[in-house]
Amino acid sequence: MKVRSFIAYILVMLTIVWAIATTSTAAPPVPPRPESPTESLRSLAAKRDFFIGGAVQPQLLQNDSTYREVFAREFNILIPENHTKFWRLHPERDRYDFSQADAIVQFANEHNIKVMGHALVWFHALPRWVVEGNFSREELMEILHDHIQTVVGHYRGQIYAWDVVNEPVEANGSFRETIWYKTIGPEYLDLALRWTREADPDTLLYINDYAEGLNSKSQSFYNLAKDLRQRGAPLDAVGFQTHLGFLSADNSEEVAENMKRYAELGLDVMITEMDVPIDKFSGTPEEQLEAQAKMYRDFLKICLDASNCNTLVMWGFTDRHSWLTGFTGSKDPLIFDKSYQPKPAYHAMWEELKGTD
Ligand code: 9MR
Repeated sequence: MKVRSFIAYILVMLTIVWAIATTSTAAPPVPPRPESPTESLRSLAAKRDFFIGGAVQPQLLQNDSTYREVFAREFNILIPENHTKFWRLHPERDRYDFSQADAIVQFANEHNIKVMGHALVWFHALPRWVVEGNFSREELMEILHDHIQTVVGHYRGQIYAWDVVNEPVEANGSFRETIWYKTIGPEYLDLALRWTREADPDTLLYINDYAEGLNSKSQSFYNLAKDLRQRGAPLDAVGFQTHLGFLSADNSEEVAENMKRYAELGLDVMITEMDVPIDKFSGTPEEQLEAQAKMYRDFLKICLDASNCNTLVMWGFTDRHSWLTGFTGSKDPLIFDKSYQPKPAYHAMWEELKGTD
C-alpha cells in the first residue's frame, strides 16, 4: 500500500513538472551579468576618458609587490608624494638627484600610467641651501629658473601635468609670505609658469591649494588664477587638494559651484590629494565606512559631472601608508584597507565610474 501510494505521488509530481515545462511560455529570468574580473577602476575610468590615481612612494613601489601590483591594476595616473619636491631633486645648489623620481616615472611608463609632477615651487620641502642662502632677488630668480629648466627639461614629454606653484595663498586670503613671494614678489608665479612652459610646451600647468569650497581663501585663489589668465600667464588648470580631514572644505555643493566658475575662466580643475579620515564620522565602524564611501562617491561625481574636471588623485591609496597617520593621527583615509582589500569607498567609486553605461 505504502509503496503504491509513493509511486503514485512521484507520478503526479512528474506530471506537474512536465506540464509546467511544456505549457509555460514566459522566458526564464535573465541572470545578472557577472562582472568581468578585469574591470578595475582604471579600466572603467579609461572608458570615460577619466584619470583616477594616487600619490606614490618609490621605496614601496620597489619593495612591496602588492603595493605595486594593486596600483598598476587600479590606477592610470600618479603623483610622486614627495620625490619631485625641490629638496629631493635638488639637494645642493650644483647637484640634482633624479634617481628616485626616475624610478617612479619608469614604473609609470611600464604600466601606461600618467605622471603629475609636484611641486616645482612651494614653501615646504626646500633644501637648507635655499632657505638659509640669503639670496638677492636676482639670485633667487636665477636659482628658480635653473631649477625649473633642469627638472622640467629632464622630464620633458613624460609629465602629464606640472604643479607649478603649490599653496600660494593663506587661509585669510592673502598671498602666502613664502621665500619666493618675499624675495621675488608676486610675479614669481608668472615667471614660474612661463619658465615651465618654455621647458616643456606640452605639459598641463596648474597651481594647487586647499581652496575647494567657497570661502575667503578659495576666493583669493580664484582671483589669483583669474589674474594670471588675464595677464596671459600659461595656466591651464587648478588643483583642489581635497584633504577632507582638516585642511579642506567638504561641502560638495560648494565645491561643484567653485569648479563651475573655473570652467567659465577656461580652466580645468583636478582633484589632486583627496583623503577622508574615518574618524571624521561618528557611528559604528560600518557607518563610518559608509559615510567615507559616500564622500568619495560625491566628490567623484562632482568631478565626473563637471565639464572641466577629468582627474581625481588620492593622497595614497591604501590605509597601510598615509601621511595622516604620522601628522595628525587620523585614521584609515583611503579606499583600500591595510591588507589591500577594497573598502566600501572603493566600491562606491567603482559604481560611480561604471555609471549606467
Ligand atoms: O604626504 C607628504 C608628506 O609625506 C611630507 O612629509 C610632507 C612635506 O613634504 O608633504 C606631504 O604632502 C603634502 C603635499 O605635498 C602638499 N599638500 C599637503 C600634503 C599633506 O601634507
